[in-house]
Amino acid sequence: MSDCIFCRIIDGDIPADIIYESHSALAFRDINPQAPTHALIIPRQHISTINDIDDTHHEIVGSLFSAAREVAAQEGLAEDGYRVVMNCNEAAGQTVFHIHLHLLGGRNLSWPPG
Ligand code: DGP
Repeated sequence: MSDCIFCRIIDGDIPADIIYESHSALAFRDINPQAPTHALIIPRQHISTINDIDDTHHEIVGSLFSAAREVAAQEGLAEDGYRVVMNCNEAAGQTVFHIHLHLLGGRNLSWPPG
């Protein structure tokens, strides 16, 4: 989708600090990091929100978690721990409507989130 920021990053039209790539997913550093490591993990296929995930997307969505595992290992976070979260729609704070896992780590994270 040409009006989607994350599709434009996938297409190389907008620069990003890409730290992981697979045939179905991409991870890059968040432009406004909330932790020492804050990566966004996105599917190459445009899916707007969790509400739009259907049975044909299971492999793609699973690949986002495989990417999270790889990024966490790369960043040295696997042992200490990290958080993976996906916001859905406005009340949860979703601002980019192309699904993405936030991977946060490198500091102690409080719970519950705000
Ligand atoms: P969310 O609020 O859950 O939709 O998260 C969107 C995140 O995307 C937010 O933390 C900021 C980040 N972001 C928005 N635009 C860009 C961009 O152009 N580049 C990068 N690297 N991150 C972006």
